Amino acid sequence: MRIAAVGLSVLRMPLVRAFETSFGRMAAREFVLVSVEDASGAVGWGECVADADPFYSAETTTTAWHVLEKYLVPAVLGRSVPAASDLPAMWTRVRGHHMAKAALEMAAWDVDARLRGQPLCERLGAAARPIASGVSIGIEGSIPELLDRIALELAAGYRRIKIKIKPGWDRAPVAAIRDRFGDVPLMVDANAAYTPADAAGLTGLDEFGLMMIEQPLDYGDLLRHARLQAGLRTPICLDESITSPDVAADALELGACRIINIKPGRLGGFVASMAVHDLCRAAGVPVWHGGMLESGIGRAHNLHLSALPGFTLPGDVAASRRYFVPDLIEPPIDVAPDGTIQIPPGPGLGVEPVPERVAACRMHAVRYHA
Ligand code: OSB
Ligand code: MG
Repeated sequence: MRIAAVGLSVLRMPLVRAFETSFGRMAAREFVLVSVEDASGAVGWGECVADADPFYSAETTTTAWHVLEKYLVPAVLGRSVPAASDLPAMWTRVRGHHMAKAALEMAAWDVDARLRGQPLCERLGAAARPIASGVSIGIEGSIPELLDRIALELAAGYRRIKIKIKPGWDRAPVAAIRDRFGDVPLMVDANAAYTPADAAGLTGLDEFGLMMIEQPLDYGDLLRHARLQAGLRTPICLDESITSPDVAADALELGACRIINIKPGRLGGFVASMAVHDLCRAAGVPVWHGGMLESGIGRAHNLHLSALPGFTLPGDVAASRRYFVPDLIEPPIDVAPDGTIQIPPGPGLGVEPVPERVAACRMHAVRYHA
């Protein structure tokens, strides 16, 4: 492909429901939408998962825009590349900024697959299959409200429930869920809200048979996660800590986790995500696909990547309507009554952004051409 033009826009979309985690409350998503145009006119899309605020990651919409505009787009514009997997080598001088890199690389993967007339998952080496989907439920105002929310999600078909926890909102909601919903597949995500001194409280969660505890400690705390895991029956899953294939390899060698959450934005794209997938698969460590409250563009990318065989646990890849009404894309992503989601068929992502919907939430836009 020859990268003839790249478009960048900032979109702001209100969420259907505000989402609260240990790091804050989000009522809308602000993100950079990237388009990559091949010389033939074929267009691919990518969604940057950096948010307006640096609360989950250091990157923000503004830093992503800056790095894309000043470094990443100039590195690829007008260049011919055999495959999307060649892009990361073109910006090795740029440190960090994984979410900005991932958005551009993933847009290139979409064009690459469209040019070959292949669904993106096949381009990644995986056959389409139904993707098991779970839901991530934010911190709610009260336990009864949380239980009502879970009842709705189970009725919608979702088969795995993840709740957000923080000190003071952990044991009681988990006990209440076990009480009301029995042994429903359940996991918790702390988004780094605990310290090693809280370890006793986390060990207390062992009696509830959770699938995993996601990211209990701080981002850089591999060693402390390993110590915590040694005293915990429940598997630890790392999300925020896993920023590269090397860090993933270190985490496994140290015993810092028994499960890994893959998010292409956090890892810097599909090339790095596939490397983490492959090393986990070789080590017999299950992976699952995380979510960042993406619009349908990022959601479709996540589904295609989830077709790889190492994704053996349900992902945070739920239906469009849980997040945005309407979603940016047609057709929307829907969940089946058995809690699975079909990968959109057709070339590339298999979904298209609807121009009027993009225009309605666009705050600014630029197009660069070679
Ligand atoms: O930690 O997995 C996380 C959303 C934003 C930032 C971080 C996380 C999340 C979620 C939501 O848990 C997952 C989703 O439904 O997209
Ligand atoms: Mg998480």
